[in-house]
Amino acid sequence: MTAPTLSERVLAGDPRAIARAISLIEDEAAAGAELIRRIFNRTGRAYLIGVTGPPGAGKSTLVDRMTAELRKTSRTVGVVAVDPTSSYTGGAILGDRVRMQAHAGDDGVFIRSMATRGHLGGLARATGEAAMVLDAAGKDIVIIETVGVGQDEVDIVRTADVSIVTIVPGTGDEVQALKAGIMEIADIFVVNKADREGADRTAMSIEAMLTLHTFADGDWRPPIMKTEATSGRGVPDLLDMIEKFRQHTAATQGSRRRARAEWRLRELLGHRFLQHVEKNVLKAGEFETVLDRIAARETDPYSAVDAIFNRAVAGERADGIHDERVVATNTPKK
Ligand SMILES: Nc1nc2c(ncn2[C@@H]2O[C@H](COP(=O)(O)OP(=O)(O)OP(=O)(O)O)[C@@H](O)[C@H]2O)c(=O)[nH]1
Ligand SMILES: [Mg+2]
Repeated sequence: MTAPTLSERVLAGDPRAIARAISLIEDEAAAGAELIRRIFNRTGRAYLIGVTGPPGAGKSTLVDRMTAELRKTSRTVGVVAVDPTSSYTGGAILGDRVRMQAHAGDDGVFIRSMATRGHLGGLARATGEAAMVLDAAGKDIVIIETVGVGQDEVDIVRTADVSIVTIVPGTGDEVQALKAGIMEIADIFVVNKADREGADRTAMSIEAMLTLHTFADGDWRPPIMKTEATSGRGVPDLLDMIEKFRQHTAATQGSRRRARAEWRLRELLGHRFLQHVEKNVLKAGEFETVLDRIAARETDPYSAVDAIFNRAVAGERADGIHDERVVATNTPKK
């Protein structure tokens, strides 16, 4: 008998294989792409929960509580946490260890942090694929935790089956600050640290913001939940609300997943095309030369892209024979 392959072990739910698979994805290894190919038809079963919010809002604490609560009903849970600190301090790994201890010896839980930096092909891609691995490994629920600061993070959470935006009580500025971008993606708002002064006021300012929106009959109106992640208060209610959302959107879940697939396909295609151009079409140093020419106003970005694009679709290689023609098209018309 031959030893099971990595993808077979992932599909069997082997934690070491899951860890290895996610590392391959993080490293942008060709083996990572191959793995996704092999497991893809076994994905799509897990329910994806995105959790975002400002740094220190208590997202990780909340996700841990949610995980513990979900385990009470025997549902298996995978967590992918995008950790902004890890690339500098290795904090993600330490954080992982601490968090894993809470679920130590529980095969039904897998927690993994990913660094925010160093993903050539995009953080969202890597995170999405890590979630796919956990999905294929049989986790019922996959939670993705991100710090809601950049477009990458928003993209990650937007494409989950349900998006949760966490906010902490404060001066009210935080709601203002989150307004742009993140607020629109919330299916459920969570005011965490509800033990703190001002939780009701924060909830009210979110409510005030929601009243500016018109919701049609049958539309989901994002509810505002209060939690205290450290004690776990409010977490069962939050999970009930997620379940309610899941039922409410059962009919439209497919279109959301289709949007996720579309976004992914476009990203991969763009990434692959750029890779091809850089590796096979442009000669060594040519990219820099084009940049210099743009800087010197000898050409413009559109003409430069036209020239490169035409060469790429003509199947020209860096060692090809059509160089004269390209130089000609790359020269601006006077
Ligand atoms: N008082 C209070 N503190 C909390 C609550 N939830 C979390 N905290 C504390 O807030 C701090 C940050 O919690 P984390 O769970 O690490 O927050 P996070 O949002 O994951 O942080 P980043 O991932 O670094 O953005 C920790 O010291 C928690 O103990 C809460 O409900 N009440
Ligand atoms: Mg965290």
